[in-house]
Amino acid sequence: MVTVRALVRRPSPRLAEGLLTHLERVPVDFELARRQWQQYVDALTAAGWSTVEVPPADDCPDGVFVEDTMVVYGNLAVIARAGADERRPEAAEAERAVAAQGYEIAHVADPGTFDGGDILKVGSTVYVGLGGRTNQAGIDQLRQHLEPLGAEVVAVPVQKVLHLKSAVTALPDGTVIGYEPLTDNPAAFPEFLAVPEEGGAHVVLLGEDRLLMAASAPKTAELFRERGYTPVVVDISEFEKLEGCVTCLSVRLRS
Ligand code: CIR
Repeated sequence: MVTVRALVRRPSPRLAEGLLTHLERVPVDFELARRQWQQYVDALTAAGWSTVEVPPADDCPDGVFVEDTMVVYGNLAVIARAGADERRPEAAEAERAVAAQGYEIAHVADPGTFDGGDILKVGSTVYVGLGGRTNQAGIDQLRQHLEPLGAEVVAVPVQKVLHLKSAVTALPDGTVIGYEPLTDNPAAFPEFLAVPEEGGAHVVLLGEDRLLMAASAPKTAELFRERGYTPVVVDISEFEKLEGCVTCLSVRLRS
C-alpha cells in the first residue's frame, strides 16, 4: 500500500474574511470550522494517511485552502504565484513544508499566476483551468515545468466557478465528474459524469475505492455507492461558505 502524506494548514482566526468571488458573504462559525477541519484531518488519517501541518498563517484568511499554494507532479512541487495578491504570502511556508518532504521545487514567476485549485490531474494529463486565478503565462510556465516529466498540460477555460476543481474532479477510473450547470465545457473531458449536486463535484481519492466528499451532496454519495464506491463524508459547511471544497483543504503527496 502506498502511504500518502497530506499537507494541511489549520484555519486562521480571520477565516471569515476569506475572499469571495461567486458567493454572497454569510456568517462563518469559526469554532465549528475548527472542528470541521479536525474531522477532515481525522478522515485522512483514518484512511491510513499521514498529515503534515504547514505552520499556521494567522494573517491569511484563506490559508486553510493549502491546495492552492502548489501543484505536485512526480517528485516536483511547483509553487504557485497566487492569482489573488492577498493570497501570495501563503506560499513560502508551504514551500518549506513540501521541500522538507523531499520534493524538488520549481516556481511560477511574474507575470504568471496559478492557484492549485485550477489543476486537475488525471493520469498523466494535467488539466489547468484558465480563468480568474490562473493566467496563460502561468499555464505556459507550468507546461515548461511538467511536460519534461511526461505530463500533458491541457488548458480548460473556467468562467462559471472560482477554480477548475470547483467544477470538476475525477473518480479513480479517470471519469471526470462535475455539476453540469457549473461546468464550462464538459466536452473537454473524454469521460464525463454529471452529478446531481454542486458539492458532489468534489472528491479526494482515499484509496480502495473510498471517496472523501462533502456532506452537502447526499444524492451524489448515493450515486457513487451505486457505482461501487464507498463515500467517506465530512461536513465542511463553513469552508463551503468561502468557496472551498474537500480538495482545497489538503495537498496530497502520493509519491
Ligand atoms: C479564495 O477565494 O481563494 C478562497 N476563499 C477559496 C479557495 C478555495 N480553494 C480551492 O477551491 N482550491
